Amino acid sequence: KAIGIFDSGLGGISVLKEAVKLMPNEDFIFFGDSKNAPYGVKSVEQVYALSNAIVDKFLKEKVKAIVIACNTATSAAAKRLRLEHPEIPIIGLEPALKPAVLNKPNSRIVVMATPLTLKEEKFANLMQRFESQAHIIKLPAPDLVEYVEKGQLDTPEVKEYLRTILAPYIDKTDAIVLGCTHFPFAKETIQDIMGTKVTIFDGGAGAARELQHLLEENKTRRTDDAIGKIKFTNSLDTAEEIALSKKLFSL
Ligand code: DGN
Repeated sequence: KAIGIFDSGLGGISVLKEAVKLMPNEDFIFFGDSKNAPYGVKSVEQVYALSNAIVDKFLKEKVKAIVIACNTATSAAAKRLRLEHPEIPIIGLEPALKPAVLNKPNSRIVVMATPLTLKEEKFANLMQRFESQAHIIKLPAPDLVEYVEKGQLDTPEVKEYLRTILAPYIDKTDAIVLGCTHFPFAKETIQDIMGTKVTIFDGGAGAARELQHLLEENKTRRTDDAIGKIKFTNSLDTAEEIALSKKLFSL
C-alpha cells in the first residue's frame, strides 16, 4: 500500500522528498491541491472541508497512512481529521521551533509561515512552550507561496519580496524557521539574504521520521529493498502542473 501526502499546492513536495530519502522503498501518492491554493488565507472551516475531501480521496485509494504536508492545514484541521478518521494514521507538519530553540540558547528566531498558521491556536501553544527560552518573531510570508506555486524560487521578484520582508531582521537573527512547506524551495535565496551565520530549520525531515516511526509501530513499513513508486497528482490536472511537481521534486 502507498502513503498519501498532500498539500494546498506543491510545497508539500519538500516533505515528500524527505520521506523518499528516508524510505526509498515505499510507494507514495502526492496530491497537490493547486486549484484551491493558497489555503493560508482561507478560513479554518474552508481548510478543514478541503482537507477532509482529500483524506476521503486517499481512503478510496486505500493508502496506509496520510501526511498533511502543510502547516496551515495541520493547524486548521489535523485534530478534527484524526478524530473523524481513526482508521488511518494521519501525520501533520508544524513549524520546527523546538530544534531551533535547542540549537542555541536565547536565540532570536524568525518564524516564517502563512498568516493562518501564525494566528491559529496550535502555533500560539507552540510559541508559549518556547518563548521563555528564545526571542520569537512571527513573519507571515503569503506571497512566497504564490511564487513557489509558479515555480519561481530565485527570480528577481522573489528576491525583492524576500529582501523587503526580511530587511528588519538582517544581522539581528540567529535562526529562521520555515513554517510552511513551500518555503524550503526558496531556502538558498533566504540564506543568501540573511547570511551564513543564520541557521535555517524546516519541519520536513522531522515529519518524515515521524512517519517512519508510525509505520514501524503499526507494522506497515515495507521491508523489502525494492525502489518505491512515486505518483504525482494535482487538482489542476494539467501536464504543466505535473511537470512542475516533478521538477520541484528533482531539485
Ligand atoms: N504549504 C502550506 C503550509 O505549509 O502552510 C501553505 C500553502 C498555502 O496554501 N498558503
